Amino acid sequence: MIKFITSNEHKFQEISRKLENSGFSIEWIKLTYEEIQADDTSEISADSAKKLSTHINDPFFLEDTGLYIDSLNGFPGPYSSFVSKKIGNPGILKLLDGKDRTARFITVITYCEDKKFHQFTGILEGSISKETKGSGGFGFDPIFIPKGFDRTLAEISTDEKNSISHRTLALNQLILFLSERDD
Ligand code: ITT
Repeated sequence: MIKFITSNEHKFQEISRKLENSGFSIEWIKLTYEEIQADDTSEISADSAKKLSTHINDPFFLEDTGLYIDSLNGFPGPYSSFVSKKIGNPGILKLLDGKDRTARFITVITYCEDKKFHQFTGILEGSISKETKGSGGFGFDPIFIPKGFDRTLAEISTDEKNSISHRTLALNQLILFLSERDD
């Protein structure tokens, strides 16, 4: 049984579906934890995992995702959660008025077992839409159009999102790691 630590139910649903389909059981630890401020998501994630590992003995992982917009020099990136709460998707659309809309989601998973840490990264390239569209997904999904698509992540099904997403790409590497280790 692997523990997944997150306060975000949407993340848990996307991740548990994929992990359980791959034969791993997962337990949701619904916890909000303090994060350090840094420009590098891998550093933030590793620091959180180290702190949590002093309380949790079983194998666990956590996952940090950020939206990186090129014309804003990668903003909001590691500040995505704060920005989402403070200005939301309409605020981001306003910031991008007249600017290039190229963006990407980056997910970093930090997995901890026996006080050892392993990181896996997934990236989804795309662009920010001109307006919010769709009612599926969560967070920035209604304003993010994956490369090669003409709809936002909130306009496609969860299965379709899961087949291409930043989260799935990182998770596939974790699954590969766990499978090879179990051989
Ligand atoms: P935990 O840290 O407790 O796991 P969180 O919601 O704070 O949950 P993040 O810091 O990783 O998670 O997320 C940063 C922001 O990015 C947050 O506002 C999310 O809603 C948003 N986000 C994360 N994954 C996303 C996805 O797949 N699609 C759209 N928005 C996403």
